[in-house]
Formats: sequence, C-alpha cells, structure tokens
Amino acid sequence: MLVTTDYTEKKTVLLATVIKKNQPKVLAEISELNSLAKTLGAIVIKEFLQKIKEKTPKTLIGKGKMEELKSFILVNNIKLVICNDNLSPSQLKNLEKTLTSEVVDRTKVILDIFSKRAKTSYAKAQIKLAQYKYALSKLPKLWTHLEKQRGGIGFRGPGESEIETDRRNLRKSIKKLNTKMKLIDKQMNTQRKHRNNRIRISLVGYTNVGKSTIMNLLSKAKVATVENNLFSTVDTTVRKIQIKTQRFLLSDTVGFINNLPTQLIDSFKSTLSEIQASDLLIHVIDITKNSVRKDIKYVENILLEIGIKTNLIIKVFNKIDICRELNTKQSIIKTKYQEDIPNILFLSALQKTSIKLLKQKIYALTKRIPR
Ligand SMILES: Nc1nc2c(ncn2[C@@H]2O[C@H](COP(=O)(O)OP(=O)(O)OP(=O)(O)O)[C@@H](O)[C@H]2O)c(=O)[nH]1
Ligand SMILES: [Mg+2]
Repeated sequence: MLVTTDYTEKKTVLLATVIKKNQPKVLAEISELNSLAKTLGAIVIKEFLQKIKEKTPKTLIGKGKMEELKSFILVNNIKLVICNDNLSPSQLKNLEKTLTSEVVDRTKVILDIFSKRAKTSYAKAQIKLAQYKYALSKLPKLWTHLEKQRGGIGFRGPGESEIETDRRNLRKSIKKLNTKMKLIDKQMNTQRKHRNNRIRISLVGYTNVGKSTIMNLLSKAKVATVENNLFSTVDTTVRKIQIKTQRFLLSDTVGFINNLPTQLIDSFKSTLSEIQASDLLIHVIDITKNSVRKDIKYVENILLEIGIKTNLIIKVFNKIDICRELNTKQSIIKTKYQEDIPNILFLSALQKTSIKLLKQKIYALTKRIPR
C-alpha cells in the first residue's frame, strides 16, 4: 500500500538549494511550493534557501546547513520538511534520519494535491498510476506490503528481500492499472469519434491563471471549480457551446506548473490528448505575474511535448483588472509577439471584459475549419 503523508496543521519548513545562476527560478518555485504546502493544510514556518556549488549526493545539503536546519527543527518543533529539489532515496533517508522529521519532496506534494483533488474515477486512476511509479523510484520509502506501515522516525529499515517483494508488488499494481487505463482510453477514443462534428477547443495554461473562470463564462454555467489555489482543476470538463452558427466542444483541464513531475505527465497522456486533438487552443496567461514570459515558454514547451496538431492558438492575457503597470506590460508583450497580435487578447475574466471579443476571435479563427 501507498504510505500517505498527513500535512494538516503540521509545522513545516521549506528547503531549496540554489545554484548561483538559477536563483530567480528557485525563488519563484519556492513561492509556488509555499502555496502548494498551504493548499494541503501545512503551516509553513520558514523557507530555507541554501546556496550551493553542487548538491551533496547523500544528503543534498552540506553539514553546516544541516546542523542549522536541525536545530531550527528542534527548537520550533517542526514536523515536516518539504524539499523543492527532487530527492534520491538515499537523500530522503539521510535527511529524515538527521533532521528527525518527516521529509517529502516537491513531486510528492504535487502528487498528493492531485490525489486529493481528483473527482472522477478516471483521474483517480491516472494519479494512482503516477503515485505507484513515483513510489517505485523511491523504494524503500512510500510503499509497503507490511501490515504495519513503515515510517516514523528511527525505524529499522526493511531488509533486501522485503524491498524486493515491494518492488515486485508495485510493478504488478502498475501493470494492472495500465491495462485498466488502456481499456478506458479505448472507450474514450470511441466517444471522441462520435463528437466529431463539433470544433474542439481546449483551455490550456499555467495553474491558477483563470482557465476555469473563462470556461464558465464561455459556457454560461458554473461547470468548473474556480478557486484561488494551485490545481483546483484536475479532472477534464467538456461542455458544448455555440457561437453564432458554429458549434464547439470546449474543454477545461489540468494546469501546468514548473517541474511538473514526469510520472504525472506520463499518466495524464490521455487527458492531455484532449488538448492534442483540439482544433483551437486558448492559452490563458496571468499577466500580473513577474514570470509571464517564462510561464508562456514553459506551457509552449509542454504543448510541443504533447504533440499538438493545431497552430491555431489564442493567447489570452488575463487579470488585467489587478495588473500594475498594465500599459508597460501590454506594450512589451505586443512587441514580443508582433506577428501574433491578431491572436492576442487582454482581458479580465473576473470583470467579464472583452469576452465578446474572445468569442469573435474564436469564431473568426475557426470558421474555415471544415466539418
Ligand atoms: N483579479 C482577477 N482574478 C481572476 C481573474 N480570472 C480569474 N481570477 C481568479 O484567479 C483564481 C484562479 O482562477 P481559476 O479559474 O480557478 O484558474 P485555473 O486556471 O482554472 O486554475 P487551476 O484549475 O487551479 O489550474 C480564482 O481566485 C479566480 O477568481 C481576473 O480576470 N481577475
Ligand atoms: Mg481550473
């Protein structure tokens, strides 16, 4: 069985290593990690940023920082350390042993949020698959066939033969789940073929940018959950909409985040194939963020990875109602995307501005698609 982590009301510290040139990236990631931890109910007491030349293979951080962290943990009664870096099994083991606290990494946190959020049995199965693959990469942690769950501080590790049994069991579970998913995929593909007479649109973008808010506006219904949280949407919602005479299928799906765990991307292949098969993509961007350009690039890279077939993409810069220095930002964006200007839109989904314009653009871009 999977060993679960309880985050609720746990006094927590965040730990991230910084190698000189990647400081801005890590700063953005740790602030995201903070939101992720809070989403799970953890109480974040402090963020530790450790500047290093290179990662220490066995313990991630060096002796000095480890001591500092250890005494902070003892004095403040910290129960959980969330590490921004993905940890090897031996780093995980050694950090827990030295810090006498539970340690999890960024990937685990993201997987746990997904697992909490998933509603449909399909999404649940996708996440379970990702969790199994992740557990396999972290043996002997996170998975046990033993009656009594492993864990706790200072427990005696399992023997080689026990780890081998766990490995075998995990592989079996992965195989079983893969077979189950393939069957569902087949059914979904058949369903997709039946919906062939409608033009397909997908909302894509970084997490928490306003995709579901736009989904609700375009479909004139409260179909999608809107929350000021990362990963409010994990399940895919598809809605029929009509603009003038044209009929569409609009889908809202999971958002992206930097360092999205590869196990998740793998398991979500079929969800992402909804995006791949779309005739038009609405790429939603939060204009208020400092990392606008990086977020766009990151999403574009994932879209390439998914293998999208369309080149019809509308970039929607959302949240202009709360954007400081809006004019400056708009002109920078316009300069950067000069050739793409007809397919760029600035709006506020919250205040419902320019939604009509968005509909016009959708209609204009898709009216020549043969049905
Ligand atoms: N100020 C402002 N807030 C907005 C706007 N659009 C969305 N929001 C808020 O941004 C937060 C995230 O919105 P969602 O629609 O849930 O975003 P999402 O992209 O679907 O997020 P995930 O499903 O978590 O990836 C919510 O608190 C929304 O109310 C906007 O135009 N202006
Ligand atoms: Mg959403």
